[in-house]
Amino acid sequence: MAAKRAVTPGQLCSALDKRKIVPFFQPLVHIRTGALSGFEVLARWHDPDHGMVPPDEFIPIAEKAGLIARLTESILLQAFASTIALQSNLHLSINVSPIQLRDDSLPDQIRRAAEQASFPLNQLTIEITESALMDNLEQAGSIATELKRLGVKLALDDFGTGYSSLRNLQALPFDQIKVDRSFVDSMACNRESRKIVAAVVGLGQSLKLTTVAEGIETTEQADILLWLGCELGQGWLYGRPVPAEQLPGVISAKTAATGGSLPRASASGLVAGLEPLPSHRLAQCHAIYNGAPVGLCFIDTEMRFVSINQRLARINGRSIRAHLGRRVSEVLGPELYSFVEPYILRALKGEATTGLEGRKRARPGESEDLVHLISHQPAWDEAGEVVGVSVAVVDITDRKRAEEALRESEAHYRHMVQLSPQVPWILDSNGMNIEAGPQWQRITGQTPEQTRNSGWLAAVHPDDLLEVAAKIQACIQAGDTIDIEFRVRAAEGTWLWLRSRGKPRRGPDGQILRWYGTAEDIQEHKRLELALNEAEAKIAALLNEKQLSATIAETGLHPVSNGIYPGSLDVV
Ligand code: G
Ligand code: G
Ligand code: MN
Repeated sequence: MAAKRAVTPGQLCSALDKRKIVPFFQPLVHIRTGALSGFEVLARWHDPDHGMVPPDEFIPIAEKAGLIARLTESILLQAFASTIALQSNLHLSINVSPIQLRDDSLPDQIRRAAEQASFPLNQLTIEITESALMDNLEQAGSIATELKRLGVKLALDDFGTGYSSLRNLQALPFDQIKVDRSFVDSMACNRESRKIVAAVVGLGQSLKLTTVAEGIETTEQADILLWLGCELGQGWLYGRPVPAEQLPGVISAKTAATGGSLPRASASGLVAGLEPLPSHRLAQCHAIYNGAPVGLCFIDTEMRFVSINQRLARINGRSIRAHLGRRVSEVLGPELYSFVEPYILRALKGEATTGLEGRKRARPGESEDLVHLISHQPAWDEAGEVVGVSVAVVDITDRKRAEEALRESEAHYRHMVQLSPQVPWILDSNGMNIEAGPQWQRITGQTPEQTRNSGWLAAVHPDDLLEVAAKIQACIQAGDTIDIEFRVRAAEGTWLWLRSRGKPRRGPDGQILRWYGTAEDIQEHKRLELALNEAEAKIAALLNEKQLSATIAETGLHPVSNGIYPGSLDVV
């Protein structure tokens, strides 16, 4: 292709006359929602002889030839007309050359153009590239103030490319900073660019300026920017500059349905659950920090305390100030430090630990050791790099104490039950065995499984079985106290007498929930009782026999020998 001849001021002038230089519109989008915010107006010159002349080429010529004000006016009027016709109340951003900030009539030019087209000036943003601002900041300042008075907003364009960005930012009343495309471009692969963008977005937030990222081409870039809290985005991902004829298409595509066809930052792992605005996130973090019943701190990669809340400072026995900026090793003392160090190091490698229990010896005057539950959570930045460790410390001394008390009382109870000669048992509301004390197995040899439900009846003496089963059923039905005696097969093949007594436990509306009772060994009692019964029977028999002998004697008959002789009563 033959080298193109440079355009001349004359050609530019005639192009302006013939309205050959036209506005193109590139969408500006809310990164979080994908909603259209407005358009940046970009001048385009399609010349039949020169082809597409880029603005980088004709803007400097216009500036030198004193045609820049005319160019701006022409672009403004056409852009206003095109957007007013659409009756959308979208924002327009227009570029002005820094040299125009030496022209005191600029505010008036803009006001007249807007009036002519009935375009509301509070929907207009003027973008000023920072490269050439500094030579007359004072004059630029008064022009900027006048523009603001008209309701126009100001954006500092290509932020970061000039050599005194911060001074410009301070000198002029900007509403917006546009992060230069070059940083956004290398952000995904270059840590430094990412950090610069993060810092610029943070700067914008702290100065309450809207931050706009230029040149967004991928969803990955959009994701990072969303994470960083950048509000507006512009770039090929959202749309290339289009001529006025295509505006209705872009606007309706965007307004159709929710979010429209413009891509929005995806909720990839990077931004999962990060719908709230960064300012909300920050406010929430502060609230958590101050209000949580948990000790919290943040440790950077150099193992220094970056932040700490009051509760953790108190746990550590030092003021917040005594922590900040200091190394963990310095603040905690050698013993505690050597305990936590491996977990901090592990977290810095990306590995979280939770549930670490630390015991802190009682200080003089404190009654007991403190027990803490500690977690170390790696904190990742927008590109998945660990930037520090978030530590949370919960005081679980009370819980530990309660746990110990419970354990002790359980042991106590277990001993009581196991060592007691009585066999505790539990039946459900239908009379089915749920549990029996360990003594049951010791006596009968039945395992807990064999004992369950009606299984225990297998150990009952066949002669007692029917009566036992019937009595229990009767009590269960009537809700009466159980009190039964029966024999069970003891492990050594003998029969052992038990007395079993139990009562129902009732629920709030009177229904029976469970039966609780104990069975006790009444073997000795039974033996004595049987012996007594037998003895009584014999005495009775003997008495009867004596009476009989007396009667016989009276009647002269001989006594009948049945092996029992008078005076042998003690032979039982
Ligand atoms: O999109 P594009 O390649 O056209 O932009 C190139 C440069 O030209 C950008 O820095 C942009 O700010 C600038 N530019 C585009 N249109 C205008 C305009 O109407 N006036 C001025 N002063 N600069 C413009
Ligand atoms: O300097 P200023 O920001 O005003 O100019 C915007 C420039 O950026 C224009 O040249 C425009 O065409 C260009 N541009 C807009 N979006 C993208 C993008 O996603 N990628 C690239 N490479 N350029 C873009
Ligand atoms: Mn611009």
